Amino acid sequence: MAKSKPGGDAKNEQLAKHTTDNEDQFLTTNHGTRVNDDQNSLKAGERGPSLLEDFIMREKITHFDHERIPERIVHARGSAAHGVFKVYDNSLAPYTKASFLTDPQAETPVFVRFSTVAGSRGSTDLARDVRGFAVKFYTQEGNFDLVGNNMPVFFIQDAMKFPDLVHAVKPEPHHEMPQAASAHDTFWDFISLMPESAHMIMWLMSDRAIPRSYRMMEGFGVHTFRLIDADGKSTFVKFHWKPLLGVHSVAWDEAQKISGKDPDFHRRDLWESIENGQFPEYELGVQLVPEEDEHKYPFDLLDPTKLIPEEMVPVQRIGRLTLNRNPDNFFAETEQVAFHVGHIVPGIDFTNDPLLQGRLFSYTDTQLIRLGGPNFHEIPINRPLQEVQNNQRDGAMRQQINKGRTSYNPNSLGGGCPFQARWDEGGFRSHTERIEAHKVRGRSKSFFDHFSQATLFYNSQSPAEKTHLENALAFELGKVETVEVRERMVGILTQIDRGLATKVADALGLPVPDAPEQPINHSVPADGDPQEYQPIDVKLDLSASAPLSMENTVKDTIKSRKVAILTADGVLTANVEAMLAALEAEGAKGEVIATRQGFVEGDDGKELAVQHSYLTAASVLFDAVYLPGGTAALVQNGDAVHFLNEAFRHCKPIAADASASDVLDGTYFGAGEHPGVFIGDDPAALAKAFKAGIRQHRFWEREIPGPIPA
Ligand code: HDE
Repeated sequence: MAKSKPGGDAKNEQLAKHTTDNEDQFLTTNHGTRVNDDQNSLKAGERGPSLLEDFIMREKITHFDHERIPERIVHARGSAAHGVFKVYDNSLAPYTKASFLTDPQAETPVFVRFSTVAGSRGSTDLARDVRGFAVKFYTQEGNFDLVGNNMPVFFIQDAMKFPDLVHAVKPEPHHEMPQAASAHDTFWDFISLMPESAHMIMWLMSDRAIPRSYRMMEGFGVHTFRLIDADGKSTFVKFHWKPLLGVHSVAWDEAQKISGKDPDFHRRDLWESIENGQFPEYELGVQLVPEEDEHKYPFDLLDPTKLIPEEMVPVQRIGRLTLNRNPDNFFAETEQVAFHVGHIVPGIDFTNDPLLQGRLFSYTDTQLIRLGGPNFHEIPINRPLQEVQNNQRDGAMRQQINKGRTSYNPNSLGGGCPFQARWDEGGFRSHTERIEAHKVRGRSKSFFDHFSQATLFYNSQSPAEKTHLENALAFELGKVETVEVRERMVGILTQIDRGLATKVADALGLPVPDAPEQPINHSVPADGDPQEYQPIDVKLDLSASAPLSMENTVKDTIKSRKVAILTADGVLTANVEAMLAALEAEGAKGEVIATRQGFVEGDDGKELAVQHSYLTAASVLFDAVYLPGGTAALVQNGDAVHFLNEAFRHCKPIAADASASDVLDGTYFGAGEHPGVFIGDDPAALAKAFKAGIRQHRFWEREIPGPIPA
C-alpha cells in the first residue's frame, strides 16, 4: 500500500494543503451524498422541533461525539515530524545486518514524536519532566521503532514497578491535582522509598527536564540492545541522539512563565522551524560493547538505571536524522502513531534488561485499547513500506481485503503462501542466547548499586547547573506537605552528596543526618531474605564525566534563535535593519516589538513592520534582546523595562545601542558592564559581539539574587 511520502521535499505542496486544498470539492456526508445545507438542521417548521429524520445532522454530531480516543496513559502530550535518516560512510556494517544502518545510499523515512510524560494531552510543554524521543524508521526490512527518552536512564529497574511509578507521578487520585508536575506528595513518597531512582532523579531535577527546544535535546535508547551481524554475532549497543544545535535548557522561573504565556512553546518551535526550512538535525550515536566485555564494568549493562560513561566507551556518530516535514494532520499522524520497542528488524535484538522485557509486552497492549482494536498497523502512519502478508485476519475496522481461501499455514490450497523467510532472505531470527537458570522472582545483586552514578552525575555538573539542581529539589520537596517524606528524601540525598543534602535540607528547614542513612529497600519480597537485597557500594574510577554537563555542549551557532527588538516611534531604523540583517545572515530571526501592532515609525520617517506588541510578547519567549537607540520613550513603558529586567534575570544575551543607555538606566541592572550585556555605537561591532553572546545561550554567572524576582 502506498504511504504518503514520509520525508521528501513536499513543503510547498504541504503549505498548499493547509490552505486551499479543497477548492473545487463539494461537501458530502460520509457516504458520499452531496449536502446542500450545512447551516440548518431539519425542523418541523422554522420555529419547530428538530426531526429525527435528519440523517445529515445526526451523522455529523455522532461523528463529533466520537472524535476523542483514549489519550496515552503516559506521554499523552506530544508533537511530531516526518524526516529522513541517512547513515554515514563509516557505517555499522561490521556489526549489524540492518541495511538502514549500513547502506550510506539508503535514505530511510522516519516519523519522530516528542512528548512529555506525566501531563495529559492539553498540558503545558514546559513542565519539569522527562521528554519522550520516539523514532519510527520505515526501513526496507520493516519498521524499527527506537522509543527513547531525553535522559539515558530510568526511575526503576523492573517493569513490575512501572504502574506504581506512573500512579505516583500522575495527579493525585482524590482531587486530580497537580497537572503535569512531579512536585507533590505521592511522587516523592514513592521516590523516597525507591533508592534505585536516585540517578534518574538527578537528571529530572537538572535543567535537562526543561529543554529550550525539542531541537536542542539529546535522545537515548536507555536500554542496552544488541546489534547482530550477518553471521549472527552479537555486540551490545546503547543508542544516542545528539542534536546539532547543542543541548540547551531554559531557567526554571522561565519555564513556569512560558507555561502561562505559551503552553505550546515546544510544539510551536518544532512546527515553525520546519515551516521556515530550518530542519532539526540529530546525529545517531552508538556505544558498542563486545559480548566478551559484558561483565567488565562496575555496573550491569542490563540495569536501566545506569549509563555507560562516554569516557569508558566513546559514542561513535554514525548517521544523521533530519526532520523536514510537518504532519498534515495532528490526529491522523501524531495521535495515531503507535510506537513499540518490539518493532524490530533483522540486525537488531533485545537484551534481558527487565524493564525492556516488560515494555515488549506493554506497547501492543496499550495500542489495542487506545486505537480500538488489532488493526492499528493499517493506519497509514503505522504502515511499513512493505506489503504486509500473513494469515492474521479480520478484527475491528479491517482495511485490507484479503483474497483467496487460505488463512493458515501450512497450506497447499494457497500454494503454501506466504512463505517463511530464511535469515539470508531477510527473515528475523532471535539471537540464540545460552541461559541456564532457576525460574525466580528476583533481581541480580549487580543491580544494587543505586548511588555511584547519581553522584557521578551531580559531580559532573557546572556550578550553575548544581545550583539549579539544588533549587529544583528545594522547590519540589518544598511543595510536598508530608514532613516525613521530605526527611526521607534528605536521607537519600546524603547518599549522593552531603553538600547537596545540606543545601536542600537548609531550604526545607530540616536537619541533615550525621551519617548517611541506609535507605529503606522496598524491593524485598514478603518471603525474601533482606540480606539478598542489601545495597552494594561501588566506587567509580571516574569522578566526573564531561558529556553529562550541558556546559560542555556545542555552542557554535545562533541558527533559529529568536531575538526580540524593543522599539518605539523614533527608533533608529538603520540600526534595526542592520541588526535584522546580521542575525538573518546566520539563521537567527529578529522580531520587532512595539507599543502597537502594524508599523512603528523610525527616526527617518520610514515605517518598520511590527511582529508583536508589548501585550502579546514576553521576554521568556525569546532567546535574546536588542534595544536600539531612539527608544528613550520606553523608560516610561513598564512592559519594556520589565522585558529587559526579566531577560537579564534569565541570563540572556542583551545588546543595546550606546544611545539607548537612558532606557538601560531605567532597568535594575543599569548600563554598566555585565557578562552577556553588549553596549556599543558601531552597529557591525555590536552585532558581532551580540551574536557571539547568543552562541553561548546563557550567562548563568549573572544568576545572583537581585532586587527583582526570578
Ligand atoms: Fe514507555 N510507554 N514504558 N518508556 N514510552 C508508552 O505506549 C512502558 C519506558 C516511551 O510518542 C506507552 O503508546 C512501560 C522507558 C516513549 O507515542 C506504554 C515501561 C522509555 C513513549 C508504555 C516504560 C519509554 C512511551 C503509553 C516500563 C525510554 C511515547 C502510550 C517497563 C526508553 C511514544 C503508548 C509515543 C509510551 C509503557 C518505560 C519511552 C503504556 C510498561 C524506559 C517515548 O505502552
